[in-house]
Amino acid sequence: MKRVTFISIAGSTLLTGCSGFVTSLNDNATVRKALEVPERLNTALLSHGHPLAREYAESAISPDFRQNGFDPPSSAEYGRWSATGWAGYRLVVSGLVDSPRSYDLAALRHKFPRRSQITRHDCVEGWSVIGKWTGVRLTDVLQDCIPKPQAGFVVFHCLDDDGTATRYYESLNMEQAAHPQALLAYELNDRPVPLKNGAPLRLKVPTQLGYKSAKYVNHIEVVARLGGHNGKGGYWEDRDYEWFAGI
Ligand SMILES: Nc1nc2c(c(=O)[nH]1)N[C@H]1C(S)=C(S)[C@@H](COP(=O)(O)O)O[C@H]1N2
Ligand SMILES: [Mo]
Repeated sequence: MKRVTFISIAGSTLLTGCSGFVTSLNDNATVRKALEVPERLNTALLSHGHPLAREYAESAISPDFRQNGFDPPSSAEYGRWSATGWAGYRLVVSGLVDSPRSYDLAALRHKFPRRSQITRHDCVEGWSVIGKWTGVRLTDVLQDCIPKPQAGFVVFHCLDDDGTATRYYESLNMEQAAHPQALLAYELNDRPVPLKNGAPLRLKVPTQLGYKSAKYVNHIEVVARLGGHNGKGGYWEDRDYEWFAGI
């Protein structure tokens, strides 16, 4: 029960992370320190167990899975892929792995067990939708590439950008990446993932806020520590969102 209490404390801190109220609280160093304590505890508690996000019945699926974030990638290449059943698309896994690999969608579909889960997507902005995601477990793909002992984080590079050529990216630590509900999804509600929701492949991590679930993923990089960009492990983290976004 203690665990649930801590999770909800940190969750509410995060959920209000965008409001002016918390922004002003965050300006206060003492308050900020106080908020950081449950956040750290929460990370430790969650990463050493595998608490599962709730799964729902088909009847709970939202009629439309709302879109959020940047527009779908605008490159000619992406346009060609989407028009040709993603023939040219590859998911590349590189970095601290013994076997760097790349997969087309057929390989992902046939090489790994197919998993479905009906979960709720919670955006930091305060809305939620329930959808059925089908794909492969992230951990199955990673194990296929054999992460090296020094592997610390998994970085997800995306094809879309914010309009200034800065691409979306996200990251998880190895424990989070091994979570049984961390999926690389190629279907939403029994159809190929729509363009607006991250086609052809997106991460879906129902145990964390929506911004962790990177859309349009084409490259997974295994690294020892987070660096690059502003070094905070994600597009929004570089702009002051929390790296750990557990709910
Ligand atoms: N590549 C990419 N992934 C992204 C985003 C984005 O803009 N680009 N937005 C994030 C945010 S804030 C949310 S709430 C969800 C939205 O997913 P949806 O469009 O399928 O609802 O995607 C997340 N992943
Ligand atoms: Mo979001």
